Amino acid sequence: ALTREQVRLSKRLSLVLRHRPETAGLTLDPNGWVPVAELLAALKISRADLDAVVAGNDKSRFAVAPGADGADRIRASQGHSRRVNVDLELAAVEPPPVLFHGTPRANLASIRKEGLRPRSRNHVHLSPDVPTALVVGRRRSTDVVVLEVRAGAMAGSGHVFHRSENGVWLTATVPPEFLRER
Ligand code: HQG
Repeated sequence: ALTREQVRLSKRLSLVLRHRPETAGLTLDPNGWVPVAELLAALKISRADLDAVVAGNDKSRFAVAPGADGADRIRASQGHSRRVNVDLELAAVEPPPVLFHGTPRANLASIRKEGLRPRSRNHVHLSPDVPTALVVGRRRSTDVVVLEVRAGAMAGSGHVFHRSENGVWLTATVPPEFLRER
């Protein structure tokens, strides 16, 4: 488990790499990457500090890989705000027949009408199983419903799915006819 200090750094990384890079004086490249050396300098942390948080992150939120110049880069694997406008260049993948989405019960009336929308993010995020969907919903409320998403049927009618490097399913929108309340 991460120390309290490491959790703080992890949250700062999420902010900088997903939502507000400018708060650290950084810009993401079009695919969401930042040179690790720049990030370390901007956040005044060591490579060891960074590696511990990347490796210990409960959802593997961050990916480190060498760029074209051979130097390591880092990006968030999913969860970006629409306003940072990154292209993760994820391939389209055939989804399983059913995926799941956990949400506060208070959202249900609106979701029945409009389906699932990405809101402030780039994609609607879907979970591969019910326990994961419950954890996602419980970030926001103690009264959570898990919706079944008929992903196979969606793919059949032309909806495109991606899977992030850390196993989160992403799609543009889910129309209400593909949702089932469990
Ligand atoms: C809801 C975390 C009303 C939606 C998680 C959700 C995930 C609607 C909220 C990732 C709606 C958006 C994303 C509609 C959607 N009417 N409410 N038409 N359509 N909603 O945080 O899926 O820990 O942007 O149900 O694990 O909760 O940050 O999406 O409740 O992977 O790595 O609007 O964030 O990852 O909330 O979570 P979010 P999310 P990290």
